[in-house]
Amino acid sequence: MKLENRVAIVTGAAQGIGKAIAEKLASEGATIVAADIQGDLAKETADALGGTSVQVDISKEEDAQRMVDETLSAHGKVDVLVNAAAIVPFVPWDEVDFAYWRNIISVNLDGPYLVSRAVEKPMREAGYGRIVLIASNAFYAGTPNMGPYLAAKGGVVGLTRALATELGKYGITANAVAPGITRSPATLNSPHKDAFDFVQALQAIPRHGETQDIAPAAAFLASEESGWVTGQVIVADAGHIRD
Ligand code: 4PL
Repeated sequence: MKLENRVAIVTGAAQGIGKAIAEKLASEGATIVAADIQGDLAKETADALGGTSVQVDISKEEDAQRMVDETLSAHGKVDVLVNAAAIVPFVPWDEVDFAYWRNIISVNLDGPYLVSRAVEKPMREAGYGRIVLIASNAFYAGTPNMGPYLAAKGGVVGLTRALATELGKYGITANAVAPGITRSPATLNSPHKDAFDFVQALQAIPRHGETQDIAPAAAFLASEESGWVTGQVIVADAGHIRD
């Protein structure tokens, strides 16, 4: 139980990798604030785990702030932020226009920035914090049909390093998990579902990835014992990308 007495906000907790991370952190003893733009599903996650929920659009500065304010009102502190909320697009490059680009960058890069900024103040005051962002191995692989997503996830790696550098002196670490292709609503209800067998052939471990395969890396980075690790990316993808 490496998260006993810890309060953890998990964005994207309605479904997929975010939900699996919320479940894993709860199993390690954390009190969960399940956050998602799909507020009803976030509440279902929270109810199952004995936590609280908040409806939030992470690309809105006021929403990100309200999420943290409500966490402090309900639980008195915030030890951990895991940002799993993201759009997982499959759009051919020739169909990407600037409005679409902006939307993906807004949710997948502005979002992690805004939620990290919102938790920074209470974490600094406490002299303790664990920020865990979700990148993607698609950034390293250059996966097709995800142009703005690749740019945003590369930005998440840069943001992770910036947060680690700027906040280390306050007892706050910042790290990222970069999943490979994972069975979730986002991939299974999109053309990504047809890529699993191709990607499996590139993996060291020959099976399809599940959300539960990603959660333990996030739990480690969310825990106190990871305190000497900061600014890093753990690639959790069955060995798909090897540099
Ligand atoms: C390799 O992050 O990393 C599909 C969909 N394939 O979202 C991803 C790979 C997808 C990925 C991703």
